[in-house]
Amino acid sequence: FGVPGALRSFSAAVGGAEANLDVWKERATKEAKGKDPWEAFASTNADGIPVMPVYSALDVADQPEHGSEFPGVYPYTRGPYASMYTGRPWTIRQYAGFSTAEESNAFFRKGLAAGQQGVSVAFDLPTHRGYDSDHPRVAGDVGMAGVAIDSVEDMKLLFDGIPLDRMSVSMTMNGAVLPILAMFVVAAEEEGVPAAKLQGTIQNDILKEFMVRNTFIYAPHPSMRIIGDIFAYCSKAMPKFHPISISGYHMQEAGATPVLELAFTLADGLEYIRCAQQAGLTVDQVAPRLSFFFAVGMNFFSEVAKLRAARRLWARLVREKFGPKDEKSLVLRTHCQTSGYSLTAQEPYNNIIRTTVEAMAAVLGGTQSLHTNSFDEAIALPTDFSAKLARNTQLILAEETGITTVADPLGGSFYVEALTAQMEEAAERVIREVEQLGGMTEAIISGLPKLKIEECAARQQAHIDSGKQVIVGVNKYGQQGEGEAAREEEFRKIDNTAVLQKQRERLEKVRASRDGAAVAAALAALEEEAHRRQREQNLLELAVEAARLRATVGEITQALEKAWGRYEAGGAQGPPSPVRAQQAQQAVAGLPAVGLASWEQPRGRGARCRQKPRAPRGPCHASALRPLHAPCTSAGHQSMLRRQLLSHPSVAGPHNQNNHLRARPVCPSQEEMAAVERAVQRFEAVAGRRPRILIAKMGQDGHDRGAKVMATGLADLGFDVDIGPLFMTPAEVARHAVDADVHIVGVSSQAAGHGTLVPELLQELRQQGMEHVLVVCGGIIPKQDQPALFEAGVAACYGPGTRVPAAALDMIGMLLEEPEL
Ligand code: SCD
Repeated sequence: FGVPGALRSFSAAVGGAEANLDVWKERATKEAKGKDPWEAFASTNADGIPVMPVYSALDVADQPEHGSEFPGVYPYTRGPYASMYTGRPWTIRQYAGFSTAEESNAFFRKGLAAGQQGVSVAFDLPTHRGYDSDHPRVAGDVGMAGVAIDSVEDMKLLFDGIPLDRMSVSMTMNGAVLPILAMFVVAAEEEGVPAAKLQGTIQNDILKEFMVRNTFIYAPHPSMRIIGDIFAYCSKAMPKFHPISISGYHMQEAGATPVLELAFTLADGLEYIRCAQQAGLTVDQVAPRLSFFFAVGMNFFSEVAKLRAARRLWARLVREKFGPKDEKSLVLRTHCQTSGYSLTAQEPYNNIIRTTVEAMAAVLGGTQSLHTNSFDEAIALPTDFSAKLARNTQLILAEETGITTVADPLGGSFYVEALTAQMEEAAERVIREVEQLGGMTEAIISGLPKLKIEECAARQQAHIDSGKQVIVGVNKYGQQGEGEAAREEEFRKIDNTAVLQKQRERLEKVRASRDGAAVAAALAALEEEAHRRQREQNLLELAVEAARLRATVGEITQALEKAWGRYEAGGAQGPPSPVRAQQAQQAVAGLPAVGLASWEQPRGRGARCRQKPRAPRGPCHASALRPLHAPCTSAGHQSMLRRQLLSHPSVAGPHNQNNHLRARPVCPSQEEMAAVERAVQRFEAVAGRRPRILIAKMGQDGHDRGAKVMATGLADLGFDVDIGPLFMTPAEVARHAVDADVHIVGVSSQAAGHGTLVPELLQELRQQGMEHVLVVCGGIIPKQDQPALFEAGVAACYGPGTRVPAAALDMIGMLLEEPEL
């Protein structure tokens, strides 16, 4: 390609394909027993893009320019580097962190010795939200879902023995990005590594936190100010460091389809370039150091095409909108992570296969860096063994398969090229919508991106419920009892009390040995700058100074909080369906639809050889107003609860521990729905009102998709549902339960804080005379944690895989036995 002779051959290929198409159609019609083969064999992917049963030169005939593309050459569809993995394979970068800095450091060093090539730090939730470990709000979360970092002293221990001048380090930090980046700079400096030598990436992507991940601290505008200052500081002092990792990953985890993830991520990227310009930088000072982060799920070809489309679209958009002089400004480089959402707690060994397929998609899509999930992550934190298998998945792909020997080996595949172009076009349409709203900050403030993602999540759930989207071992081919062996395996258990104790001691030591007056002055300087309307000083520079003096994460955060306040998650929680669905529908009514509805008819490329695409399928095309649990949607609510970021409180008391639920049919039948309806009516007759449940998220765990899905499901089944705000303490939940006079509190826990928080909640309820309230837990509750919860008074504890109707029946059953009713 790329030379006249090759183009002539291409035209000849198109001509030849036209001739053969008729023959193909005739034979395929016979195989379809006389039906139109497009009708019989075509399908629709998760993005609503029609997928034809066969692709040929005809499908790329209107894009001959793409036949001339090469890796490392504009528009970079085929990869950011000319030689790609033939020159250097992707970086194996496993995301990890738990407990104390010492324990995480040991884990990193073990991984690096065994073939991992880069470090990637997971911080615990108190650190994410800018609290010191000894803050009363966060006791249950310290060290649980990441490593606890309070001061430079912790940071030094975290990287002890890791050569920061040679090893690239990624830190997933967004809310408390100022203190954490400052402490990283100071820890390196005190180990003799100047900031200029530091290489790596800080996530620093606050926009997606407002959309989906919820570890924000300040409101959107001051949060963007911080990001501008970090860009400015890094461009001057840390030229080898990536000051941001613009992340779509969490959007896909929350429900976004690949196109929506792609569109919102690139729209965020455009907003960050504008943010850098406001901080006084040129596009060429910031764009070459931007980096990206995408999820790679089970939709193999969509994921490959997404990464290719991302590079091409980004290069074109940056060129058109910002006119950079440095070609490096156009190049999108990305990290990828296999999908946590795709992992199942049922038959967890299946997850090894899923992760391998997803890793292959990431690599064939041309990622620069990759994290592969461990098979047990839908159940608990990875063990040394599961982490080793996850790492080895990448080593085997890189060293045994020959995948690295050719750059972009899928380039030129008719299907992949056609899909790349379709996804690029679809994503660009969404980006235009966001730009028309004034860019991503304004769009987020309006709440629209979040609603779009929730809408997609609901559609996907309906696909899973109806069995159209198959999850092996969950809504198809499930074998009772299989996979139990893996469940019995040893899971990593964090001793939260011991971590807390250690952090408290270290904090006391730090506070006792520093110059208190100097710390106070450094914190006052931060606060003063935050109060200013116009930038005078760089906030990261001021945070570095404070960190040097041993100000803590909590203190630096609080200094800014005094000026800006702590942002309440306005709109993060809302009334459940159908009210919320209706709001979503109304809110998006003014916009062209994205997601499935946009692609109900074939358009553009390839249409000439597709007379009759298959009609859009399944309940996902129904209005968002349709209750998720209408009897017609049937099967598989257990699937909605099946993985890390999606789980919820539901049924089954200590008397049955899920077993009797499994005996029920997987697909909620009409009879089961009718049984729930009768049970609600019976309850109403006895209690004088419907069963009322408070769905609660406690601690700093912001993963709220499961809670919302559960709230929606129960509301559709006739429950009165209250859904509490994020980040509640046990006392606040108890108060809410009293005020709303609920019958049940359902605690949704994904971040391992339940061991401390749930017993505290039970204690609070008892103190308020509400011991009759049924407390149930859902989410990632490892089996070995359950006896202690039951001991404390929890009525039911459900892992992923519980169906909402079954849960509803069970809860009502338990309630009707209560003497208070
Ligand atoms: C690469 N190089 C080549 C080459 N390939 N040189 C010649 N020929 C080739 N073929 C060079 C590059 O130019 C670069 O050098 C160096 O090798 C490293 O390559 P890279 O492409 O920059 O790779 P890497 O250093 O690994 O950086 C990759 C990203 C970076 C740019 C994507 O930002 C990154 O590592 N991101 C990781 C983010 C992450 O781990 N996030 C975890 C999130 P020079 O530098 O000299 O040019 C986890 C998370 O959020 C989980 C979910 C949750 O918590 O909610």
